[in-house]
Amino acid sequence: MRLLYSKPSPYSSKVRMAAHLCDIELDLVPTDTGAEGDQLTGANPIGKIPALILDDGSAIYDSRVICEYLDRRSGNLLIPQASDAWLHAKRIEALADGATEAAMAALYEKRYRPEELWHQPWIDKQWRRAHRALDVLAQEVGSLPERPNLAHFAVASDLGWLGLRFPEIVEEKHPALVAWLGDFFSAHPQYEALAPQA
Ligand SMILES: N[C@@H](CCC(=O)N[C@@H](CS)C(=O)NCC(=O)O)C(=O)O
Repeated sequence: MRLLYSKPSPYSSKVRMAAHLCDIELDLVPTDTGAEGDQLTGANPIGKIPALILDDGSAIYDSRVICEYLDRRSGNLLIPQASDAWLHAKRIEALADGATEAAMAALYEKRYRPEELWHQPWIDKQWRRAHRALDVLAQEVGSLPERPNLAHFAVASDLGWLGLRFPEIVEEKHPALVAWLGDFFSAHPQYEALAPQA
């Protein structure tokens, strides 16, 4: 199976960590979303990464669906199945991905729009959203089980990306999460190499 991805992409990182846990090998295809190339848009009409191209040529997206797929293929190695644990893991994934989505929207505002059109109240709203989610995550990560699952990978990949793009903000506002990430990679170094990279 081929994964259209990029090294900095947090959602791609989550999928790579998940595949590692599930012992599923992926052929990595570096993909520039800005180019809107045929391979990407043919696989994912939305034109975003990650997208997973299966051996029969069909493709699945987005990262949450890909993780569900990897979980099923592995016999549920990734996502806890008991109702409470399932809900906990999925809620944490939604929080972590949501925080990243908001910060990414703030980043894209400045990356893709001309400076005279930047709308600071909208950027501020995205950051309020991201900080609220990260504050809740800081309370939640302490209750994650020892054995890594989808929730750990969502937090690690999303925090990894936030730390890459906004190191000062994350260190100043969310030190407990930065500490959690350090502990997680110390305990499970195999996942550090799969974290978002510049
Ligand atoms: N909900 C999607 C989000 C995917 C996403 O936003 N990917 C980013 C890279 S991490 C992307 O492709 N951005 C390019 C764009 O928005 O044009 C998922 O979980 O896969």
